[in-house]
Amino acid sequence: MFNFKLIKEDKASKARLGEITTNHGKIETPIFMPVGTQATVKAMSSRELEEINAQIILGNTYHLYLRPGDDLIARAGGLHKFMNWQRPILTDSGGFQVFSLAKLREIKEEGVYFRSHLDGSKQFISPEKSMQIQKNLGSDIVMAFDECPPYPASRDYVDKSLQRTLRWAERCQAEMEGIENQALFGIIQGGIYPELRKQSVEEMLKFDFPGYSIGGLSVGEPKEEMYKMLDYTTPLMAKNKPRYLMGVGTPEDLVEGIYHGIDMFDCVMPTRIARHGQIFTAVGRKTIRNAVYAEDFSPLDPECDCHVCQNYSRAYVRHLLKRNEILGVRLTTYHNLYFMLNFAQQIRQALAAGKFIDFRDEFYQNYQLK
Ligand code: PRF
Ligand code: ZN
Repeated sequence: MFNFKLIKEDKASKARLGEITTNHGKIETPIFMPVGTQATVKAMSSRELEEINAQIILGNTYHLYLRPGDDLIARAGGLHKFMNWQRPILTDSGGFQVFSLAKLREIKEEGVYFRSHLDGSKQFISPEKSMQIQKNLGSDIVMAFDECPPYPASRDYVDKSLQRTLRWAERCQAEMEGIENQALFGIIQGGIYPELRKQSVEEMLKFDFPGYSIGGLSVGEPKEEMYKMLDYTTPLMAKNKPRYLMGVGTPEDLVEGIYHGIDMFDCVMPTRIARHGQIFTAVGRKTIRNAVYAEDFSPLDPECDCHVCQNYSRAYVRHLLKRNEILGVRLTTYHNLYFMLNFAQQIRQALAAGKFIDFRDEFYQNYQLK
């Protein structure tokens, strides 16, 4: 079971309001997806994730394959059961992590040979193997196995890589044939070359995947390049399918991505900066570890109604972080994820009310960008 319903299109932008239905429940779009690489959204229990209304989380094929092993997770009853999360899960294919984490990788037509970043052991992931791993994990949304070229990369390289990613997409689809409860998303590549992006979309559309993502962005290119590519690519994509921008998801990225017609986002940034003592507020990011907050007894974000902001002060959270107390990162993580999920919800409400552009203007007025 997988369905995407387009509820409303914004009149003043390409933004859309929608709803995805999966076997594990519904997802309102636009949505932010917390990242749970190692079968855990770092520092958050599944009960806390439910409390902050996370609707879907991300898992990683690459990490779970290496440890604890997808066969073990299958024996546990699948990733949902293993980690006690009964709402939807999307798993990335490993086609990005292999390129960013693994050592000594060699890309061949059949797949990618690499050495584990954990113990140096020899490993191999192919499109078929990535699908088999994701079947074992039992995620609701499965990503195709792709190559994400680095930035910068020559047009010639990106072109060759793109053609291979297209051939791999076909193999992924063949491997998933007959699987009813997992939806396979195609990944659009093409770097910052408009003609290659166009070709990637056109070829991917022929597979008629239930959803599509845009990969290969936010890999070091200037933000303007990324927004230019989005502006160019989304109008070429299917209207009646969800659009997912991979690995992108700061508050400003959500506003711009949604403006350009993106429905789904994921990013480690909110949880990662939380562990470094940084928090989101309605007026921008703050480093709560800084000395100026030593005697600041106000909430992390005075405008936030999360459990942390209702009950703890900046001074207290700063103290915990400075003392390396476990609770410190739990509280900053909880708040930052709440902030992102609430932010996406506010955008959905603005879209429903036909006021997305007003929301966007107000955001740029209040939120200080770094
Ligand atoms: N491909 C895959 N996962 C990804 C990316 C990609 O291009 C990116 C790029 N921002 C993040 N995660 N499979
Ligand atoms: Zn809060």
